[in-house]
Amino acid sequence: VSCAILQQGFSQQQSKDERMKWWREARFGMFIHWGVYAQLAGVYKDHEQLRGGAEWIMNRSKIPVAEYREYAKQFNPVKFNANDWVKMAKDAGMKYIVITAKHHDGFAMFKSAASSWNIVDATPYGRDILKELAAACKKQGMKLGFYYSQAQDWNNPGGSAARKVMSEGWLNPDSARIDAYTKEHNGHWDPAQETASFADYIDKVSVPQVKELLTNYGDVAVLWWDTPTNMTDDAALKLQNLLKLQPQIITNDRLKRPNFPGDTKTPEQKIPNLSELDGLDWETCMTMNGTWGFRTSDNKWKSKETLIRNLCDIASKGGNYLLNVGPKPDGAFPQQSIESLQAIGNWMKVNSEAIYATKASPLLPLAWGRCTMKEKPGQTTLYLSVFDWPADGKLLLPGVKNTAQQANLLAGNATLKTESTKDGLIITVPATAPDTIASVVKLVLNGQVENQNPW
Ligand code: H79
Repeated sequence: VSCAILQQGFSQQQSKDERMKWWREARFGMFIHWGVYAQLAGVYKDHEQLRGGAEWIMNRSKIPVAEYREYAKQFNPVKFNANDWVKMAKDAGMKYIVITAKHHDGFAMFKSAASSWNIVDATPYGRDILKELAAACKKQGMKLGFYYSQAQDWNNPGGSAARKVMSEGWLNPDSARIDAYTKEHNGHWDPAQETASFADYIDKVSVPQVKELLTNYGDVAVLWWDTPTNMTDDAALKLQNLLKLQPQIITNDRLKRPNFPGDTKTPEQKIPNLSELDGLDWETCMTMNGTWGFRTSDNKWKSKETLIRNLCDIASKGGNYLLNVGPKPDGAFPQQSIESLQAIGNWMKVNSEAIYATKASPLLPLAWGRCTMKEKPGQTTLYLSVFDWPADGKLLLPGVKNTAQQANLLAGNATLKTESTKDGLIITVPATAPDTIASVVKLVLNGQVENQNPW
């Protein structure tokens, strides 16, 4: 079946450019991974989980279904406050949130009639956190999207990818646990939940749950599928057809490969090289430390410098940054995440003009930093995010032949002198950087960029 046919029902409703407009301008969003796995936080029966994000603990540590379900009975996030979460995202400069409505453990973070394995029916908390988040997002003008694991469900035999994945790579040498796991998965499922086959699982769980997500929570900005493993064209078509319920929705490329490309490519934990950019919309999703779901022992926090420079780098290549938070089991964000969000927010308060609604730079690569661009007839504005401040006070735009109308720093707004030389345009900057992480020079040029060394 051709891509065109598969995409048809969808694209007829709104043009792709119309649907993508806000997303292309947003540039920065928050990913949230939260579920029963937060309760375990990377440790099962005093054993640290080996390999994988903490959201994978059921699979990696071979936790039997019945036992994993017990952890839901302890899930009681009394500190959860949807308005606080949205405000933290907004203050960081993020324009959208994508939250795990259901991860690979099959646990629905919303009230679902398709499976009682959900936050309302299986936890003492009993509240539909997606409802509360949707209301908070609406109130604060934040776009909300849902991550949905359409094919893997380790709590249901029909989510058969789970069995396949679990049978591979026995990294944990505890044979008693492996035996318990195997026993559990040979006839000890909860009969009320059981689906007989993968197709049955799609019909009885994934399709009805996606329908719920696209019906009960107002406008849904993004459907973030994960992962395509084990998907069939038939299953993918059923799920994709549901997207008509939200004509403006944007989806990623993880429904099924290769026939369902979706709207956005999704490099995970990496920023593409120039050679990998192909003109399609893309979004790098990334953790602030080494895990998606909360993990107590994970202290591999990226520095504020790395996070802010990543945002500049991604924007300079025309992509979006979907930066993850893994809330704690009590519903609070980890302190390090809060502090990093605040640091990014402080930078964005001064410099967001260099990020929002910009396009990829015509100047790549640059030795001292990154560049984004806005164009209008007869005029181009470049935003130069300077990571390495020039010691001699001369910032060179190599090969650029345009004359400058104006140059100024976004921090403090001081006007800067410019001169055209045979090597390119030189901007004279103050002796010290206003921001040692990234200082932005706004440069307005006459005409379109004329560059002797186009990339
Ligand atoms: O939700 C996050 C991950 O849990 C999810 N995608 C992001 C956004 C994801 N699901 N699958 N994968 C990522 C790729 C799977 C890689 C695997 Fe493994 C290698 C599965 C088993 C071996 C990584 C390492 C996970 C467990 C060990």
